[in-house]
Amino acid sequence: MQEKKPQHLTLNRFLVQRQLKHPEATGELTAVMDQIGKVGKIISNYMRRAALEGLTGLTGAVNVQGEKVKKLDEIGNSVFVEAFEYVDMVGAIVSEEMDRPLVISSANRKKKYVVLVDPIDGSSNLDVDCVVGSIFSIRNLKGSVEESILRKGTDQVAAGYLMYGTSTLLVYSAGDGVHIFVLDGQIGEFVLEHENIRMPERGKIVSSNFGNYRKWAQPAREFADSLASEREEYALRYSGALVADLHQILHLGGIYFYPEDAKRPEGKLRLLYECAPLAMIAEQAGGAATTGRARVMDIHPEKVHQRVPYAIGSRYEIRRYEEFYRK
Ligand code: AHM
Ligand code: MG
Repeated sequence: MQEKKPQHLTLNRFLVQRQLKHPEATGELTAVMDQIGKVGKIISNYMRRAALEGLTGLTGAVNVQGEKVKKLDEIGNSVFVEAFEYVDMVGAIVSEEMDRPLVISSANRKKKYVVLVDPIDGSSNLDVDCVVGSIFSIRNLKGSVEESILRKGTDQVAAGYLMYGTSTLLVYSAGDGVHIFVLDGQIGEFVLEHENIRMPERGKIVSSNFGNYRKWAQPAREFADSLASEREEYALRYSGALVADLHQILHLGGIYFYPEDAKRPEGKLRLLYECAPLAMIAEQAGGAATTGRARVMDIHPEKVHQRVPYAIGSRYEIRRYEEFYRK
């Protein structure tokens, strides 16, 4: 049973309430999460104005991933950087849009966290006014920045996403369930919509780029074929933004997958700031995430922009996906 939402419980109040339950908590994570909320408000505002103010289209640059950078990718990145540059406890920012981690050395206080982000997830949706998101992961700063980053997903302190759709949502987990907040534009605050949301054990949604079917690795093709022959009917939903597809699966259950293919043997999605944070969300809501061969949260990253084959969703569908990889 899902817990009922109290009226107008703002993100900050919710975080402080949670913090009070943990006497050892210092409030530092609350401050970082508060900044994530601020980022969500600012990016959401840009999204709403983008078509009117000529913010769509490319910058002309190509990022470290070899992808053409859009104006809003660059804006999204600067919003995250500005938000954390002056937060005392954040020692570095890792972003899809930056070649290397940005080390923040200005403030005097001891740095406690590293923040990893995909500032705009679903960039190809930007120019057509469709849904996009932002993904974030918060990790402890232990040793050097590189040592802190190249750790398993199970080491994440908190993770989540923002979604800029019909409403702006903030979804996060700090290891004690998954909570959804919706931006109330009238008061300028994220307000609790769902506390401890649970993903159905088995679902109805299949989400993948079937245009790549012929190129996919064989287990992924066989899995897709098996769904078509299922007695149960699955509905195909694919938006071009992982955050939006996962959000739907969080409510309705099912599976999103972006497997390795002939063109991309290592997969497309990035482990540290796309796959691992969303895997934490899925697991905390009762779902799972896999490469087909391994639990995503257990992968020890070798490099910052590492890619992995990826499937995320309800336990039943993930188990079935893995079965095809075991064959
Ligand atoms: P991005 O962060 O550069 O936008 O890439 C990630 C996105 C996912 O959100 C989405 O599911 C996938 O890439 C779409 O890729 P494709 O157009 O190849 O289907
Ligand atoms: Mg992106």
